Amino acid sequence: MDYTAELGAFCLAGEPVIVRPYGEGHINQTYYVETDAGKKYILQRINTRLFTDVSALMRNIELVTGHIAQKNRLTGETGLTLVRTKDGAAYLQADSGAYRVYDFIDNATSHQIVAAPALFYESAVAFGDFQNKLTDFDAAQLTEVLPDFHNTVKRLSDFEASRKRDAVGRAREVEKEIDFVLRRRDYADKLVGLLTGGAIPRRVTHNDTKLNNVMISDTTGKAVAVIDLDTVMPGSCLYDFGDSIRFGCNSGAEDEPDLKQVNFRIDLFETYAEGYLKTLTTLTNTEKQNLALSAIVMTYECGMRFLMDHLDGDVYFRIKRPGHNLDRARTQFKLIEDMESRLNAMQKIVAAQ
Ligand code: ADP
Ligand code: GN1
Ligand code: MG
Repeated sequence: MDYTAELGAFCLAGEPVIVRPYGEGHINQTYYVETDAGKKYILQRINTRLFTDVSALMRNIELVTGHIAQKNRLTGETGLTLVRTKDGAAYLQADSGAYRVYDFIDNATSHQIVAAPALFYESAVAFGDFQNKLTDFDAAQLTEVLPDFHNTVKRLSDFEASRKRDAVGRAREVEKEIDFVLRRRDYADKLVGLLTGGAIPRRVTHNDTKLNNVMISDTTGKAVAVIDLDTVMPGSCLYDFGDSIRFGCNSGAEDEPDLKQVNFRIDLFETYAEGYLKTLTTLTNTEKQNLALSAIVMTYECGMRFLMDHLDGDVYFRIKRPGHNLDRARTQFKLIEDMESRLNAMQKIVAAQ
């Protein structure tokens, strides 16, 4: 598909001359677009199997990017910017799917792995800053487009149902991994329990704080913008902090098949905690006390989701090879074991900030 017709519906500068698949996202289909006027864009075909209410999703994104843009005008920062359709809409509903276009953030990189600690520090500052900018955003304006997204208790019961269903007959081959999840079931209510019991505040959070969801300037090394706002919903800072650690403190890739390459980097944990806590100074004591644990719980949740998708026949996360989701699940479980043995040290690091 060349997407000429779809792109024609948006207010682009010039005619598209290059359209090619782009990035490493697991959810949407992303394309790099360049026009004959030299302008660059990102085109995304929105995953409507997951986001069934695209209109609500895009209203959320308009509201959040608008709120952040208002703050950025005061500081001269840039951010994620939607390009409207010629009809003035935030997205296009075409026969071939639902599409949105963003200005391409140039001279910046979405990193798949922490190449240097300073870069990870900047991502912590970016997510802390993102949280700061949303503290005065009215959560009631948002639609919860993916209800129970980080409800780990619900995720666990979905996992158990999937295991019983065993849709593609893979459960027997992964008994060891299933057992890993079930033996640690007590993790499931740790964060959700704090939130529902009112022990920690409900905030508007990003909920998908992987390092590759921050664009970092190739010239200054500073974060330019937080991207991938599909999951901005009411949640907890612990979801955001824990998910950043899950992805960034891995010495290997999220899908590394050789587990010897996958080790928890406590030095990077310290780097991230320092950047996050320096930027986000409004954390409560209970939030702070649970930061280290949140890294384990979020890794547990994500590993369980990868394993569940493997059991379901790879219907959720995009895969590039057979067993891809199983490889992803195994890296998460390796990280959990490492973090379990370092939890005291992680807690001390947080307390020292
Ligand atoms: P997914 O939900 O599938 O992860 P993302 O919104 O994160 O989709 O986009 C996938 C990738 O596309 C990002 O990791 C990044 O490399 C690239 N990308 C997304 N938006 C932009 C943008 N505005 N400018 C430059 N690159 C972008
Ligand atoms: C997905 O969209 P992307 O690739 O940034 C997923 C996250 C997972 C992550 C694991 C909407 O994130 O929840 O943590 O993969 N996003 C959604 O890499 O499910
Ligand atoms: Mg992404």
